[in-house]
Amino acid sequence: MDSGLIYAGIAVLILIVAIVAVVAGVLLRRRGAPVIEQRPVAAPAAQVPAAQVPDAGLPGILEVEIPDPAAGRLHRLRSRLARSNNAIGKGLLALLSAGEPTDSTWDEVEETLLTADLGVGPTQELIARLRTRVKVEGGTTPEHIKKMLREELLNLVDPTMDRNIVMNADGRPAVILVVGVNGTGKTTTTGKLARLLIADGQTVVLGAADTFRAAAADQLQTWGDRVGAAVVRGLEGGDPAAVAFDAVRTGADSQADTVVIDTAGRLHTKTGLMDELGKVKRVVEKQSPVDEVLLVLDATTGQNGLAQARVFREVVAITGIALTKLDGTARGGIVVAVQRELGVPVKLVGLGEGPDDLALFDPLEFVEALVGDL
Ligand SMILES: Nc1nc2c(ncn2[C@@H]2O[C@H](COP(=O)(O)OP(=O)(O)O)[C@@H](O)[C@H]2O)c(=O)[nH]1
Ligand SMILES: [Mg+2]
Repeated sequence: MDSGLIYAGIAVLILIVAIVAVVAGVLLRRRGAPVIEQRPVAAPAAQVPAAQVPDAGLPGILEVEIPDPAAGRLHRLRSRLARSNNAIGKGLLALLSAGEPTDSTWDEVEETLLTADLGVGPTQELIARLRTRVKVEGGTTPEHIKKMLREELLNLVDPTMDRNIVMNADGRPAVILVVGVNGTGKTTTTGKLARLLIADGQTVVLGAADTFRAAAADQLQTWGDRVGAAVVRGLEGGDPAAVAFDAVRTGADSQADTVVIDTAGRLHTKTGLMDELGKVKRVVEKQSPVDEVLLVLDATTGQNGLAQARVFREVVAITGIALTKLDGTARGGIVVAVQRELGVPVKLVGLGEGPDDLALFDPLEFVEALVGDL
């Protein structure tokens, strides 16, 4: 074959390849590589620096969650309660159903109750009452024992205590101060409480008065953002009393129903920090009464929790207990022990890490969970 023809052929081929490459390049560029769609960034929900009125109107930008209604929460979470309290109910029933109870049976009953953190006083009281009833009423059928336990436990938990949380006051926001030692679940409970209030139709302002760590305010901000509650925060290391004060003022200016103030965890043994807490309350009171002081107690800490409670009660008058982590313990008896110790009712119980795993405490439901499904 003519070598000229071969060269001409090769040249044409190269030309075609080049043209195809150029055209393909242009087309590809025009189509564009896959682009990550830029979405408008949602502004954080009504994040306000201290002393500024929250911008409540960001409709359409924020996706605000609708929390679970407050009613029926304890019932929904009852299985967690029952799981955590099986030690009491099941243990007692097994012991008392095993025939005529002897002294050693009662010793075991006592041990079961003490292990469940019921406390010495209530334990002895309960045993005395049960012993008398077994003697007088005779019957030891499981049904009868269940009935007795239900009645006597309910008596101990005390259904007559006023467990209402002050959610709104006349002509001003209700003010709730959340206190306790580190890690008990204060911030989580503050966030969950905001959801509970919002589910109840309230408008809520949160105060991030834990100024020790910026992360603490961020944590609260996240809770607020999710349900559209304004969060008033200060500078890291700033004065917590000032933040609390500003939160209450913001609540009043924006006509919120409730202001909930999260505070820094403090060891009850550190006098300086306890004094600071007293100051936070006093400073807020210059502007508004504090309607609730909720002490957050970790149910898994047992007797140590009671020691904390005593000190906190002296510094700030506690009006209610929020007992957290009841889902992770077989020591539900602490409900009774802490109420006895402080003379203050358990108002809220935390039963998990989910955002709506906080319930208003209800003695009947609680006792039912203890003995109901045995
Ligand atoms: N299982 C369980 N965990 C909880 C409960 N309440 C709080 N927690 C967890 O306890 C830890 C400490 O909570 P946090 O609110 O930061 O404690 P704070 O230091 O008192 O503010 C977090 O991991 C929470 O998720 C509860 O009721 N059940
Ligand atoms: Mg915290």
